Amino acid sequence: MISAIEMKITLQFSDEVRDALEHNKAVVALESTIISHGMPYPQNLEVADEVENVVREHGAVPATIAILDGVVHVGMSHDLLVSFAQRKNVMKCSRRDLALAVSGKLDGATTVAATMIIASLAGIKIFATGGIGGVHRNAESTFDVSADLTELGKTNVAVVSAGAKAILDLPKTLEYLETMGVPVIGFGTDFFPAFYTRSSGLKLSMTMNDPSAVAKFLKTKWDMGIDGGAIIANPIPESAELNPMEIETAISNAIQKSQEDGISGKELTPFLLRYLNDITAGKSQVANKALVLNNAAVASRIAIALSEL
Ligand code: PSU
Ligand code: MN
Repeated sequence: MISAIEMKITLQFSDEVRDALEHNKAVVALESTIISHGMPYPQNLEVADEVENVVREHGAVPATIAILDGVVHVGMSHDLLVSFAQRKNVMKCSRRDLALAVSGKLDGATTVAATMIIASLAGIKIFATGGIGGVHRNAESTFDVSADLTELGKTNVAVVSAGAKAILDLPKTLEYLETMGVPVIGFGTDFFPAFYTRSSGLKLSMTMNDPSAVAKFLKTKWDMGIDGGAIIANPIPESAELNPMEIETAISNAIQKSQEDGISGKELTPFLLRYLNDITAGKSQVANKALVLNNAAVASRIAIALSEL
């Protein structure tokens, strides 16, 4: 068990997460930016609850990570989720912002990067999300590369995601991950998934079809002292896939609008997500929910396989 003294900062564990970590049971970390900045209330709360339940149904324990009044929570009760999902002025926290949320006793939502940092402090190895941040289109002039990618290069947590949204430059994102030494494992696919659609057409160098192979790979990587995360790229279920042409048009419109409005920095990703939700009239949100639940299921199976090694 990690004590507050050893860690110098207190993590507030939920009872079920503390119990699971003490008994080496499977735990799946879940992020909170998707709750505060990814979907409106009350859909955000519904999805947060449902994702946790999918993890439990698969025999693992969910650990939603967020900061409330400066306290870092690892695992949240339903009541805390209800409160968090409705709070205004929640700060989107990536690596850069985490210490400010804690020292300033603020509310903070953790991105993929920040969730990896907290999960790693807590001793959680597997994390389920929707999509990761990446290299933005036009990054050659804006330099906008998500801190998710550098975090994946150094922190030992594996992230199950449905690839990355085509609001990003996906070929450049894969190149950057290769540079950072991050394995991208296609789960039952040879291609990098594009979030709303099952394939970006970009071929991956690794494919695995079962959770125990992934668990063995991760254990070997970390046993070899090769620090850093991995991406388990799990395509959206076929039944929930959106039309690629329709989504590409929506994305181009969203990017154009962000440029007209001069949006940059940490505001850009939430802006694009909100705009996409609006112009697809809710279709993107239905797909988003389906893929997050699917990722939570796969992450649970991998976490269980890892706990059995
Ligand atoms: N992409 C999505 N949905 C999301 C995010 C990204 O399709 O909710 C969120 C995640 O929390 C991710 C963050 O870590 O946005 C990346 O933000 P940025 O590009 O500012 O690093
Ligand atoms: Mn950015």
